[in-house]
Amino acid sequence: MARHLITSALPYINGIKHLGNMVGSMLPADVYARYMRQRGHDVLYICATDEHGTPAELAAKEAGLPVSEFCAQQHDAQKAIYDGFSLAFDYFGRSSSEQNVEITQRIARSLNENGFIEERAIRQVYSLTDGRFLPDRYIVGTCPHCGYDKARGDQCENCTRVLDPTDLIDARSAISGSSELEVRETKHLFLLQSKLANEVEAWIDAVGQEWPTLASSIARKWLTEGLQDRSITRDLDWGVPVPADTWPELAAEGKVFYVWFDAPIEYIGATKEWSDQDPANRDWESWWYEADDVYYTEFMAKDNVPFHTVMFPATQLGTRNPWKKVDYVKAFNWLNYYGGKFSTSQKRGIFTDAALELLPADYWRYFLMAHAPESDDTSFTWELFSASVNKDLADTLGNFVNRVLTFSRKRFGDAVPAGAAAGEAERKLGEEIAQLLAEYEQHMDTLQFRKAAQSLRSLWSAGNAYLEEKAPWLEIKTDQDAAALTLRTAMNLIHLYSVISEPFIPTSARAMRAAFALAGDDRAWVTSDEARALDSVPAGTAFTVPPVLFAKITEEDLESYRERFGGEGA
Ligand code: B3M
Ligand code: ZN
Repeated sequence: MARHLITSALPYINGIKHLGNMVGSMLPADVYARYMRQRGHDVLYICATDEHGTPAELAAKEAGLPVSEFCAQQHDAQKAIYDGFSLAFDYFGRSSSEQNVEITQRIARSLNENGFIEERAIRQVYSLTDGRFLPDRYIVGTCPHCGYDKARGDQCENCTRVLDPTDLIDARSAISGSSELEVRETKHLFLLQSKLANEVEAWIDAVGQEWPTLASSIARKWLTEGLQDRSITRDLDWGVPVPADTWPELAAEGKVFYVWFDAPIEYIGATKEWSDQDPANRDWESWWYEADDVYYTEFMAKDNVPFHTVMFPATQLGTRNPWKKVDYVKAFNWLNYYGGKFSTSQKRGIFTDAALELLPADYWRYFLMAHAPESDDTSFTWELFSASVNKDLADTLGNFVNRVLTFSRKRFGDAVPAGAAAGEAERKLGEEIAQLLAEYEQHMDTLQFRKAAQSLRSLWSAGNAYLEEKAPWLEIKTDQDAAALTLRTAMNLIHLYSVISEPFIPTSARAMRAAFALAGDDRAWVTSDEARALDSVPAGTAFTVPPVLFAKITEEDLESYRERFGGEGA
């Protein structure tokens, strides 16, 4: 048993996320956290809304609300959806919390004391039309690296390069669209990353070995391009204020920290929010400070990798304090919608709220993880989705559960029948299950979710194959005891499935477990001996037949989904 700290990239507050956001951060983190908890580890899964920066201000403006009100509303709206997806965070915080303000300021002071922050007068884009400076997303233009014409002032979405607003070609204001811009001088704080570059590199050399290639290659690319000093403050109304005790002049001008400075610190801030709710029993510092016994895993989409593998570690290293740094970075490629990007503005693709209105969370959770964009970008199509749901969930798993329990109840009543002692077929099945389970565990331990989903499917299929081979509906005609043995074994498989499927489909897994009148809701993992023996549910255990676990998606459903969400060619 070890302590596992798990975080997923903090969803921006500016709107409801789509399925691509979900599969690249929160969902896999939840699957992993659930698995690790079941295996008996001490797990802390932390997430939060990322509430600062220009996206928040712009979205609040569009909604016609003060930013603080907008953020409070949107936080609750997002949280409700994540509850609907059964995301079992230990805590879901807010980057605008007082805890995050306090820790962000503390970290900035330490960096300053160690000579890693410098005040510099810089030239910034000022919009005459809007009467204000235009930081980050307040400005759009053409990326100087790849030519993408909707690059934002802070990062190009297309080539993922981090930008400075003054880098953009044909720049214009995102507020008014005006290109009446001029460059004015203003003072800002700079994080002297160049001074930390060697240390960051040495650190990546040491820990980055084990990261998946996607994460380590982005981190390396970043390092070779050179770690530049970056401005970490902004002229915005909303954000973590620059502390007046250290920078009175900038504080008086109302400067706040750049959102990417305080957002990763909110992983720590949210842990303190969690801890402050029950200080007698929770200790945030034990997870973050001198926490050598903690193993820390981060989940994120590929565009977030540079911030997590280079900038946040540089920030932490520069404090000269023993902050816990990431041990493993699990990064994801993009999930596309029919090969194109999900797009909020073009209403293309599926958003998390709409998904839940349509079908239960488990359908989405299973599909998304089974097709997670791990080694490459993947595409969502309704055809692929319905094929997975119908074949894997409805036919292979759901039908097995229903068939076995219904048939047994009809022939043997409401308790697990005893029947004959296990024979050769059961021994063979037990071996196969133990073997597949070991593969499944290995994939989960190494965070390879597509492969893990595949192993899980094979485990479900093994039950079907056993059932077809033994054919209890034929056995019953000549040998009651043989049929009873088959059904008892199959019921033990159902119970095993409920335990091991929990990370992917927690609600259905619970329904499967609840079919058996066993003491408690025991999700504890199975040992290979238990898996081989298939005897956790003893004869005589009362059971009920749960309602159909997964309804099939019909051609008509498909037609209406395509129409509503825009399918191929839409
Ligand atoms: N909110 C970016 C994003 O949602 C950002 C992640 C912050 S993680 C500290 O893609
Ligand atoms: Zn670009």
